[in-house]
Amino acid sequence: MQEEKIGIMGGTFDPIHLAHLMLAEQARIQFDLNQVFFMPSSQPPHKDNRRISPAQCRKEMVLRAIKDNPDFSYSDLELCRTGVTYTSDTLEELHKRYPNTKFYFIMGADSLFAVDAWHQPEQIFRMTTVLAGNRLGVPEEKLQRQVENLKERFGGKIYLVDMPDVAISSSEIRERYANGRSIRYYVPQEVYEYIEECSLYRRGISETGNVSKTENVFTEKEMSAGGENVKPDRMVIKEKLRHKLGIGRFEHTIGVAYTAACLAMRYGCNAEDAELAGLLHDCAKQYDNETLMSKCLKYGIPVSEAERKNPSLLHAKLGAYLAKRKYDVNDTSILDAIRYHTTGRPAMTLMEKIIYVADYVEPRRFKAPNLEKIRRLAFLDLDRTVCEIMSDTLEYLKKMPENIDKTTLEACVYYQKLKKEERDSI
Ligand code: DGI
Ligand code: FE
Ligand code: FE
Repeated sequence: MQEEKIGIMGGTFDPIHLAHLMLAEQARIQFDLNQVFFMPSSQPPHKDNRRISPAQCRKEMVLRAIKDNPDFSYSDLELCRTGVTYTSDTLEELHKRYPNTKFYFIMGADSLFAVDAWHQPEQIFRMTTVLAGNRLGVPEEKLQRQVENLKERFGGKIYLVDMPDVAISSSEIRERYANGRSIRYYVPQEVYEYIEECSLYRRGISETGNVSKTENVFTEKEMSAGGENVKPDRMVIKEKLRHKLGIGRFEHTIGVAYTAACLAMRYGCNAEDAELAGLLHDCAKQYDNETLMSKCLKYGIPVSEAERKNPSLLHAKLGAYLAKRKYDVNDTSILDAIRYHTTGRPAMTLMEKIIYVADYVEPRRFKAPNLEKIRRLAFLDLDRTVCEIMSDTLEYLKKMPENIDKTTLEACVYYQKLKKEERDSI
């Protein structure tokens, strides 16, 4: 069987840019590689205290950048691992997975000068052939000398990739963007659109000061920033919602998010999770009735009798579905809080009650009766607050009893009974 040749392009990719792509493509052609794997690394530890963009964002940018090239693939191997990992471990894992394959590590020339920061460089040279691109500011002879020096020290195989000297770095892109300067054509159009959509590098959202120039993938990694268990970034979601929801709905959403975080602090629930649930609770609210219906049918979400008559109720169920699928929320307590935020349900969890109450009392609300009283009560007795809100909602829905959802009714009965039992026991 013919040996496969695979190039590994590691990096933080915050963001991925044209010089990365050019280097990968030139390495592939000049060294006859079958594939190049783009493998974003997780947050490097302590040294660089810049806030690196969330793993999902960096992954999304890489996916968008390489999607048109059949010879480029995305690899989750680094991002998905948990605990402290080393590049040499990753390479070992790759060797196990692809036994008949020769690996080439592709990097910018600047990384060759940072060998001392690599973890176990001898292992890396033993397991791979290193392909280095040239980078502006590194004179040819200096580069050659370093290559010779490394060959001698580690017995490594190192080759230079011939490519134009494109002076683009991710740190420069972030800096430019933060200062309002154009980064168009520094990155592929789809990556540019994603940065715009998520406002990734706006000042105040992602700090850009104090950035080290070398994007070195060969350092010890704390994998806490990568992998499946990462919570979605609330600031990124907030920016997405700013564009998706109307201004009034967006303001309401922010009110619910912060009110929910405050209630969580008061009642001993995770405030970050409550904020996330608050942010996403109405994420399907912008759709009209027809769209809500058709999306629920399309995604196989069951529709109740009352929801058929009144499809706007579906924004809660569809919201939970989108939170999972489109916003990568995996936490069931958050998803259920979104699912039941309109109707409530019997025996709600703490998170469900917090979102249900926050939705009703957030500062921009003004229409409901007894708001002042309910707002005060919210921070004193959560169950009684749920009960009061349910009674008031049921009172309001009395005019159209056929539109009352079964779950709303069951929830109301449950909490009124709870309240009565409490009164009786005094
Ligand atoms: O999405 P929001 O406007 O922020 O708030 P929400 O999701 O709690 O929706 C509020 C409306 O939903 C409010 O006018 C009461 C109504 N509602 C709650 N339960 C039912 C219901 N409407 C009908 N038709 N049936 C119900 O069971
Ligand atoms: Fe809602
Ligand atoms: Fe709401």
